[in-house]
Amino acid sequence: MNEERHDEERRPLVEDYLGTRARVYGTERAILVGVDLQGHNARLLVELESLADTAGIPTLATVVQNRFRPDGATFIGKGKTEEVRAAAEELGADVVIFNNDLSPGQGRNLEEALGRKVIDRTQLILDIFAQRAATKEAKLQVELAQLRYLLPRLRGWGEALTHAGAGIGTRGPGETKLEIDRNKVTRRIHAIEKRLRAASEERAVRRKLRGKSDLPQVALVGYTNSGKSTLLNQLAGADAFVEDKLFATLDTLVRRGPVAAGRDVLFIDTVGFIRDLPHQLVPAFAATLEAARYADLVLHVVDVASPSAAGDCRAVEETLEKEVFSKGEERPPILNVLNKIDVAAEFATLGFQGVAISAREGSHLDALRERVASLVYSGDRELVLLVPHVALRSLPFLRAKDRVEVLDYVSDGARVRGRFSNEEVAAVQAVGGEITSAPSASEEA
Ligand SMILES: Nc1nc2c(ncn2[C@@H]2O[C@H](COP(=O)(O)OP(=O)(O)OP(=O)(O)O)[C@@H](O)[C@H]2O)c(=O)[nH]1
Ligand SMILES: [Mg+2]
Repeated sequence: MNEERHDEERRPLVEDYLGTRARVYGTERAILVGVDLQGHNARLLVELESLADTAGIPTLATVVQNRFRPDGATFIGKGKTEEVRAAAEELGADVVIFNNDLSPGQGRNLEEALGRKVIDRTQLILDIFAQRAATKEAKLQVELAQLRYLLPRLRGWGEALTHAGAGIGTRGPGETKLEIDRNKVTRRIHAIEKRLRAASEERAVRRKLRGKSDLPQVALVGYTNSGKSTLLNQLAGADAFVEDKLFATLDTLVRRGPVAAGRDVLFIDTVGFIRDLPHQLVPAFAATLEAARYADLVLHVVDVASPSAAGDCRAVEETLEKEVFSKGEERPPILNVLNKIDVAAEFATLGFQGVAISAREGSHLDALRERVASLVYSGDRELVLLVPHVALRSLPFLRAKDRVEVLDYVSDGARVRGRFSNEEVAAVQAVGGEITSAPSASEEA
């Protein structure tokens, strides 16, 4: 109990331990460093620069190094470190951001050698998430991710930077202190995990209560900035937050929208994925991953105007495979939505299967709705039913003007035409109605 109250009041532990490293600030300016371990990748730092920009940090310069094996002590080696230090000095950079994951030791050594704050890509993403998380659950998920990042780094953070402040951990802790610190962080991790489990169980209960009778759920997933929220707004008349930055959405959002006459679904906006998703961050995606796992249909939104579309697409597929679907478990169908065709070169969609649209301009959305309807309402058949008056009164779907066309009235009922599911036909038959005709194959063609 005491622990709970403690929980509510305290500043995030992460900031106590990481000091100024826990956050990047809008006033800081950065040099980006990337080691190209595979060879020439001209776009190596493009995404890191957008991430920095999203965090409010302008990039002063980028440094790319080709080397096949990272240096154990400083990742980039002595000579390169000196080069980065000189550049940072000259340009007045406050922070050096590495595209590669640094070990705790490398981070420390680099801070010492460069004389300024050093963070890696994971920390940058964590910080963006921390800045943007709005709901209680998102905040807890981000803090959990941060603590998991922090745990192996407790020893000796801040030894290098004396001006980091007087927080705990600014001097190398002795063995006992380290133990205490570890316990503290571990306890907090367990407390958060417990609360998030409760939230997830609650969602499971709600899902169960809704059961099969409710609307089909369609999850919009995709790379960050691919246009998921824009599409949700179009399909469901929602007002989800849209921004030309990474990770604009940090909470799932559910909105109802029509996909065929009288046929609605629930569209779920989710948090965008990113390549090499730091594994510590996976908890921050829990609600998103659940949305995809339990959806009746997954719409994978791809920004085909992006030069890295193919790789982004693969990163999303891999994340779904690794984090969402377990082997042998039934999985929802996935439909690719090729977005931003208004600005994509004509050939851009050629390598992809899916429905090409522009969410921003609202073009080809009818084709998309039709595909969605055919996937989630696949049981529907076009039929003419003879329904008694009592059925017209007791079954609301028969009165839905946009779904059902009354052909004529007969002695004790009406003949109606529409698309009906097997359950609906059964309901009509249960009160004495019948199928009078189904279009023959030739009529349908
Ligand atoms: N040209 C063009 N831009 C689009 C289209 N759809 C979305 N955008 C733009 O792409 C940017 C990102 O859109 P969002 O809807 O926020 O993307 P998201 O996938 O929700 O992004 P995150 O929530 O950050 O993962 C915004 O600037 C949108 O205006 C489109 O069809 N064409
Ligand atoms: Mg979004």
